[in-house]
Amino acid sequence: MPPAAGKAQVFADKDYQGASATLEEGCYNFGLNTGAVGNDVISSLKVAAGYEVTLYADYNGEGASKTYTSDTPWLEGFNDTASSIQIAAAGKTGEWSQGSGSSAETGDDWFYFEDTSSA
Ligand SMILES: [Ca+2]
Repeated sequence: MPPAAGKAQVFADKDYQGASATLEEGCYNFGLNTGAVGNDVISSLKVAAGYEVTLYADYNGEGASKTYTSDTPWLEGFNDTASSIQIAAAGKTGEWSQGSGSSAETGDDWFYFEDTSSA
């Protein structure tokens, strides 16, 4: 089952249980702008068709990463590890950029997903 809403859903426990957050396309730092879902807690996730979710071990899209393209009931190797997340249309290439925009906030800085796909 795809996420009921949004482009991705993340869950604190395996098998889509526990505290959850529904996220739209963009970049987020766990514990700062992911509602009830904190840092280093997610254990499962759902991905909308046509989207890719990338988890990062550190804030602002840094550290070890892993990309998911389908619902994943157990984040093998990435359990209770993710500190930030990027949600983007599949095949879209880009990077976290600092500036005005939406999504991840840390202190005075804002980060967002910048599409760098060549036309
Ligand atoms: Ca967990």
